[in-house]
Parts: sequence; C-alpha cells; structure tokens
Amino acid sequence: MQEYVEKIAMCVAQGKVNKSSPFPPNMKGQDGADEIAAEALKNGVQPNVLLDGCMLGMDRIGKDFSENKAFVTNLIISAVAMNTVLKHIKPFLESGEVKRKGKFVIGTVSGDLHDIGKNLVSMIITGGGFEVIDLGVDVPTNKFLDTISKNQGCYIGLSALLTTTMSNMENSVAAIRQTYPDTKILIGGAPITQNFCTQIGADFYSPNAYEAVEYLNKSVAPA
Ligand code: B1M
Repeated sequence: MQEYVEKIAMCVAQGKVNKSSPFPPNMKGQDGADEIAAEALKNGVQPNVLLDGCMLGMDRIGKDFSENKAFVTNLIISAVAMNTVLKHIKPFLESGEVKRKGKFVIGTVSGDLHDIGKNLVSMIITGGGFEVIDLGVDVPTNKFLDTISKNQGCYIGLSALLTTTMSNMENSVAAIRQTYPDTKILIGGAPITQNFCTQIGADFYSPNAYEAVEYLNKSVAPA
C-alpha cells in the first residue's frame, strides 16, 4: 500500500498526469497519476490510500512553492494530477445511500480559487447521504444568502485556503448569521483553526472531510 502512496505522491508533486503527458521531462513515457490510480484500485487498494498519496504530493509541492523552488504553474499541473486521481475515486466516495438526509450548500469564499479540498468535501458528504449544492469558487456572500433562501433548512459549508480570504469567510458568516440565524455553518480549509471558528461564530470547524460528514450526521440525528 505504501508503494502506491509514494507513487501517487510523486506524480502529484511532479505534475505527472498520465503516460502521454510530456511533463515533467524526466518522467516522459512513464505511467502517471491516471494509470497508477487505475492500477491501484484494480489491485484492491483502498481509495483512502490514494488520497493519502495526493495529500502528501500536495504538501511537497506546497512546501517547494513556499521556499521559491516551484512556481504557480507547478501548483496548477499538480492540481490537474490530483484531480485525475479524484476522478478515479469519486464513484467510491459518492456511493452513499440514495435517500438524502438533508441539503448541504458548499462554496469557496470570495477571492479564493482553491477548489480541490472543497470538491473532496463535497464528494464525501454526498457519499454520506446528503444532497450537495456546490456553488464553486470565489463565491460572494449574496450567492450564499440567495441559495439559503431557496433551500430553507440547508447546512452551509465555507472553504478558504488563503490567509487573505479568511476575512471574507468571516464576512459571509456574519451576513448568514444575521439573515438566517438558525442556519448551521461549517467551515474548513488549511489556514482555518478552531480558534478562528469560535472567533467568527461559525458552528463547526472541520480539519478534513470526514469530520465534516460526522458533524452533519450528528446534527440531523442528535443523540
Ligand atoms: Co495556492 N496557495 N495559491 N494554488 N496552493 C496555497 C494554499 C499555499 C499555502 C501555498 C504555499 O505558499 N505554500 C499559499 C497560501 C499562503 C497563505 O495564504 N498563507 C497559496 C498561494 C499563495 C496561492 C496564490 C496567491 C499564488 C499566486 O498566485 N501567487 C494563488 C491564489 C489564487 C486565489 O485563490 N485567488 C494560488 C493559486 C493556486 C492554484 C490555482 C495554482 C492551485 C489551486 C488549484 C485548484 O484548487 N483548482 C493552488 C494549489 C494547488 C495550492 C496548494 C499547493 C495545494 C492546495 C490543495 O489543493 N491541497 C496549497 C499548498 C498546500 O496546501 N500544501 C496552496 C489539497 C486539498 C485536498 O487540501 O484544500 O487543504 P485542502 O482541503 C482539505 C482540508 O483543508 C479540509 O478538507 C480537505 C481534505 O482534507 N477542507 C475542509 C477544505 N475545505 C473544507 C471545508 C469544510 C471542511 C473541511 O467544510 C465546509
């Protein structure tokens, strides 16, 4: 299993999408994220193992970027490689029960274009039995408010990956609180912490997709 974690991590960090992709030149002609993910699942490897590889690869390229050893283009191609893996594991993550437990509206906050974590959370919450309405990235507060008005009783999920967009998350939470005080708001993303959640008055901070779905399950069926 560890072998696949490392192989996927290398493809994601280096941006090796598939066998025919010419980038990076030192991996020309070798299998990429596409082939390795397909092979792993065929061999019975659990989707979580592939996710671990993706996260490890993203951490590596993120670290290189922060140390000026990689560029935005590297981040983009790594994102393409990770999305290629996610396409393979999507059917596993989304194979939840058909009867829906409630509606969950999710979006990346205004000014923020990062969507890989949000997409992962969407897939896992869909698999957890909720109907997910995905508003995409760079979502203005008004769009969240409009969607709540059309889907009364829904849960809201906000994602932010930049320290500079955390204040936009705070503004969205404040506006939702003011207009729809009973709406449960879940927040997450790499720079988000429990302290920040408490400070801005959101209901729940989840460091990952699994705790998000656990929280929703508990909320729909309180003990
Ligand atoms: Co960006 N970027 N990026 N980037 N990028 C980071 C976030 C950064 C940490 C890199 C670094 O410097 N080391 C840094 C932010 C620094 C900071 O704010 N302090 C950064 C920067 C600076 C930027 C730009 C400003 C770069 C530039 O242009 N100069 C720019 C900003 C663009 C914008 O948004 N306005 C930018 C652009 C991009 C790309 C577009 C190239 C690309 C995104 C592609 C895409 O998303 N389609 C990108 C990428 C890929 C990254 C890194 C490398 C990876 C992010 C990722 O997808 N991780 C990232 C460094 C890193 O995180 N290692 C970085 C994998 C993903 C599964 O994890 O999103 O954390 P994550 O989601 C997790 C949890 O956080 C949680 O669950 C997920 C699964 O466990 N979670 C939730 C997330 N949302 C949740 C919501 C929930 C619950 C849980 O409930 C609602």
